[in-house]
Amino acid sequence: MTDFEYLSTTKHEQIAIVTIDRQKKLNALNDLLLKELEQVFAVLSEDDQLQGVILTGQGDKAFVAGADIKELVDLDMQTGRRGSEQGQRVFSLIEEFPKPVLAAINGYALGGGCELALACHLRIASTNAKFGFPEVSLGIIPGFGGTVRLSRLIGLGRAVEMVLTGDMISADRAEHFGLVSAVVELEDLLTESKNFLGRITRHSPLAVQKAIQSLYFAYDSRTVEALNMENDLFGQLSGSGDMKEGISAFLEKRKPMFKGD
Ligand code: DAK
Repeated sequence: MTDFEYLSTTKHEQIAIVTIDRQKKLNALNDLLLKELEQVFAVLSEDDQLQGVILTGQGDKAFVAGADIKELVDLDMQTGRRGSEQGQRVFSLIEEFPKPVLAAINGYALGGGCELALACHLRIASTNAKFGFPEVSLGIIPGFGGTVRLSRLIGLGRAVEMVLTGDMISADRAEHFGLVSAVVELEDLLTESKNFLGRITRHSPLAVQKAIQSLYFAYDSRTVEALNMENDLFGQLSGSGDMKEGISAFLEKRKPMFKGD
């Protein structure tokens, strides 16, 4: 795996654990870190054996405490717009990743950090996690897809409340909002995240991939187009090795052994 300044990657069985490691600055996203995130997902996409990704932050304080505020000082209209496009491109790459990506949120997930978590398919938080969009306090708005993804996940009313007040919410409130799937003790976060992903990776990798594709396509499309895409994806899975295996295993009363073919 490529060497990164601010990321470390380990593999546990077929799950990659990507850790954002800029602890002294509460893992704030600077330009290089954003580029490294783009690179790491490009590298991981080449790994056919990979079944999922856990994205987390180093330390017990922050997942990501936002974009690096120091780097925002000189933004003007052009660089601001370009920066927004760049961040959105990286986060869309994560959202479009064909294997499930789970954010294990180990502390502050603020601004760009919360947007990063939103771009992941799944989110689990530790009890000390805090979520918020402080952008308006800095005279900006979320620019890495936050105003788009937040309301889809938690509804417009709650999204408006979070983005306009800039207030932080607790992990429990985030769970109540549907922003995270579960809240666990910090020391259990990685184990619980692996267990959570394990509930997905025991299934057909091909079906999981198509399910992600169908769910996200549907969210962005008119019903008729979404239903048509579901037809296509269902058709692509029909007769696949994984489908044959899943059905045979059920009929033979045994566990399936999926190969992702
Ligand atoms: N950026 C840079 N440094 C940060 C940082 C950040 N976001 N968050 C924390 N740090 C640094 C602190 O400056 C401090 O550095 P030193 O002073 O030690 O050198 C170190 O991390 C430890 O932080 P604190 O000493 O402040 O720690 P506390 O426990 O006292 O407080 C805190 C924790 C999370 C409440 C506090 O650090 C804080 O309020 N941090 C800032 C949170 C924030 O406002 N984040 C930015 C949200 S806005 C863009 C698109 C999107 C965005 C930007 C641009 N473009 C289109 C270009 C997104 C913007 C955002 O994310």
